[in-house]
Amino acid sequence: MDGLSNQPYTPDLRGYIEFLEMEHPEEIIRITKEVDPKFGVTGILDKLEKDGHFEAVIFENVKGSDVPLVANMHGSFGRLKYAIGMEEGDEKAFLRNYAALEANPIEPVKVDNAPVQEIVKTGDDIDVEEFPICTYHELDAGKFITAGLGLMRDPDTGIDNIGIYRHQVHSRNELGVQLSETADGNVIWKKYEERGEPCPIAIVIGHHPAFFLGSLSYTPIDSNELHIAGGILQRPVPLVPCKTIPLDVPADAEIVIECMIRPKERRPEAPFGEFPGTYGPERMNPVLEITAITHRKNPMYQNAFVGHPDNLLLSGVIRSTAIEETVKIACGTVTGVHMPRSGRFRFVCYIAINRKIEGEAKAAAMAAFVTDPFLKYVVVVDHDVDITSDTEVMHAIATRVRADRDIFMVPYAKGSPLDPASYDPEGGSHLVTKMGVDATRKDNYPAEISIPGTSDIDLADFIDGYKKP
Ligand SMILES: Cc1cc2nc3c(=O)[nH]c(=O)nc-3n(C[C@H](O)[C@H](O)[C@H](O)COP(=O)(O)O)c2cc1C
Ligand SMILES: [Mn+2]
Repeated sequence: MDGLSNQPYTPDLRGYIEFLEMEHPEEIIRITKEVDPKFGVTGILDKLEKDGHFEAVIFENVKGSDVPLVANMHGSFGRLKYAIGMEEGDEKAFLRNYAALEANPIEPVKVDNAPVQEIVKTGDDIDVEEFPICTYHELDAGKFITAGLGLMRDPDTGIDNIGIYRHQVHSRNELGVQLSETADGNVIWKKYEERGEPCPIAIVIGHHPAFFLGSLSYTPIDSNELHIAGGILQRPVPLVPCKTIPLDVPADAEIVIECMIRPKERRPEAPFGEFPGTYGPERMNPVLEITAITHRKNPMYQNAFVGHPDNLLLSGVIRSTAIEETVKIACGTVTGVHMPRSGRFRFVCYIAINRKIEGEAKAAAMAAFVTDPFLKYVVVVDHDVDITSDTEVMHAIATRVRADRDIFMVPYAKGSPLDPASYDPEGGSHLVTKMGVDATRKDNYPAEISIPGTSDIDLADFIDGYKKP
């Protein structure tokens, strides 16, 4: 790696923006003209995406708010790479470096002086609508906070947990939340709910992309994502106690919304355009009461474009590091794991193995399913297949699979409640069918065609001026 993440800029959102402006100005677009938060912001992002543009976009003038909006920060792989201190290298190199940083968590430090608490608002001063919160897709139920890093503490272990969970704005001091069955956050909230107690949750808004990557790392419930975020940032996260709830939050965030999830209360939340590219259904979801809003003097509000690369890349590509670790335990001949874009970086996983014995491929596929509940299709191929190529994997499926023997299914298994192919997508069921495919060459696979001597031929000897394409 090229050194510490983003040095010498501050390890926060504004430091990363400064880094991009100084060293990669082509990665940022600033829009000064007034834009409507309802479909105006997302219309521009959608149009840019359709034109093949994936820059981070700073909307300086969103109608109805004095706060600038930072959008699409995680929409390109390049910016994720720069965030961990890499200037060169492909996705494989990124994942190798990322896995090494993830394996070396750094403990946070407690601080007294917090930029994120320069302004503190409680009681009647609370109005979440002061921020440029957007309405994204046509049938969305309202305004949604989409890049809030929800920090909760496990009441049994005292370990902090972070994930992004969307929040519909119900009123100036009430939010909804979708805590999917695929998230640790769902397990933690239910622990409070079962005790009949309110669940404290701090919604952290605006941070360095390395902090996002660490927060969304796919790790066990008893690993602390604040420590992992420190590892990915390559320095400790400074933490400050919240003003109204018993949690500690990153002192260098832009905004923190301190909340309590009210026990037993439910309210309709969504529809909302979700990551599979379809609407997540209305569900009776929990209600959060905002107890304080704290922010910097001149805060920046950050969102995420759900259902688009900004969302898909961020918590998608890094999941393969965890899958590779567990698949390796089940099958020692694994040579690679890849989450293809075609599966929205979530639903599909390709695994390459250097198969030695019958049954290994199925063991590898089962291990992947056990590791990641989002997975629905796991395809295991031989190590000479390029798993970053959908075409090569399809070729293996087309020529090496006997469906009755080489495909297995696990019906009614835990998956994403936003999956459009779940058993009850309108009701938000999290039950799906999983399919594992052994697409390795079997022992009686016929010899593959080849021509002796091809590699010894120099085409320039036969064709004047020949150049390899
Ligand atoms: C932009 C974005 C939006 C997301 N929205 C949600 C959501 O609304 N609900 C949810 O459960 N997960 C959502 N996720 C996925 C979780 O944040 C992710 O799975 C995370 O690792 C969960 O952390 P946890 O298992 O520690 O709770 C979102 C991810 C991204 C990148
Ligand atoms: Mn977690």
